Amino acid sequence: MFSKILIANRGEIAIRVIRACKELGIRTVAVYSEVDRSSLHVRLADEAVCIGGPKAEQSYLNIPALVSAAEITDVDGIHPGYGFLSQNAHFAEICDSCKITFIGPSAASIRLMGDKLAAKDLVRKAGIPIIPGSMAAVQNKEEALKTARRIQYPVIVKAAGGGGGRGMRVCHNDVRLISALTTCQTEAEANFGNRDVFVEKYIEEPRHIEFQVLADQAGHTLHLGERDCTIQRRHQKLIEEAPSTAVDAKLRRKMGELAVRAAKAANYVSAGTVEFLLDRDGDFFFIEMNTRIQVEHPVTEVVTGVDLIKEQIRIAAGETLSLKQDDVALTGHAIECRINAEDPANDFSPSPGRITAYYQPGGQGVRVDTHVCAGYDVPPYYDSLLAKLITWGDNREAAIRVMQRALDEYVLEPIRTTIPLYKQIFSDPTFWRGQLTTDYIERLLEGTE
Ligand code: MV4
Repeated sequence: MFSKILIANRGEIAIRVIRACKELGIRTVAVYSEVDRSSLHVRLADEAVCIGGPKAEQSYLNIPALVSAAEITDVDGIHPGYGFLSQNAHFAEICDSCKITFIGPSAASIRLMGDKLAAKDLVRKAGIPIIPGSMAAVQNKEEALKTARRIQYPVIVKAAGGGGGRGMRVCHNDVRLISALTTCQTEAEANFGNRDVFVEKYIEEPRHIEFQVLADQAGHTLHLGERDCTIQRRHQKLIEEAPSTAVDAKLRRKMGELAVRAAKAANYVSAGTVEFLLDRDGDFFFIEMNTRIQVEHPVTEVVTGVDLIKEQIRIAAGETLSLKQDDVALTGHAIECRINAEDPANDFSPSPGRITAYYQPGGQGVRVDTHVCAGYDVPPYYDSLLAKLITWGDNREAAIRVMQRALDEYVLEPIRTTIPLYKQIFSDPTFWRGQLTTDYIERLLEGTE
């Protein structure tokens, strides 16, 4: 087992990892940027090292500074959290070459799944349904048009190096496809350093269903059921729940088996997430695999009772999984709201500043993962996540009722947050019915204005 782990992250996820380490008897090293000096993760860790300026490039993305901090504090593992360097194959390789265990998948798995075309090709060969479209990067407009003629409009152009909805364009005709091709290629080159793009059939009003998987170094792989992440706005997830109202036991078994098959095909080790789109006919397709622990992992922890961060650490230490597929049972229903420092009444514009009044909900069925406290200054440099409010109950209705009362208890002032939006969502009959679509938020806000 590890004796000391450096957490290459900040905010709530740094705290989440420190907590898991403490319970495993592992010492912790926090790293922080100049603006995070008085942040809670710094206080909770056994040691802390300043790694640079406020901008992520100067600190949390600064590989030499992180590796130096790891060497100086003599850690044997680095946990990257999510975001920042968590899906950076180069960073994973540097850790390996310094004999520090990167707590995550291999650099090869990260690189493979980072190429959305390579990932599609791999899982297709393993017998997993993928969305019809081009099988390799589209080289020119003739190829794009030929693919569109085969699969029929609407189509979507995606960047091979993209993911999470970044760098995508929906097209309804030849003219739009030709122009999308060049803009996508240019953007892909600028954003991902890879100009490869591909064309796929566009699935209208899909549900975003993702499966949590765990795989150890001995080759045991299992899934922990699904999360429904359909409620999002411009590819920022806002609400996640487990289980999904769109998945029954039979579909769960089928999709879960395929998620495990996808992970095995990639020789995947660690915690990971296999993303599917579920269409209106109940057909589903692999879209990508996320090679990190995700923001929304707590809803899976609540309904399975499995501590995913501890499992990730144990796996990285070479231990075998503490459970088998048959031991995984889903109990009740969990919902997570991402409380962001954004103003939903003003196009979700960032709302940094000092939090002067803070009270967080508690009681039966409530978990709050946060780094926020009274007096905390929300810096403008990082993502806007302030807290994750997770509630649960015996069924979806019970979990929603706990969420409603928890949102009512929450005091977080004077900055703007997404709390009022959530109060609106949880009193909406469409949400209660579980009739979720990817344009849910847009429609709800249209109705308000
Ligand atoms: C799609 C799609 C429709 N058709 N691919 C968004 C997240 C990224 N992983 C893939 N995404 C999508 N890919 C095809 N062929 C629609 C989306 C999409 C979406 C998916 C799930 C939840 C919300 C979404 C919002 C916009 C677009």
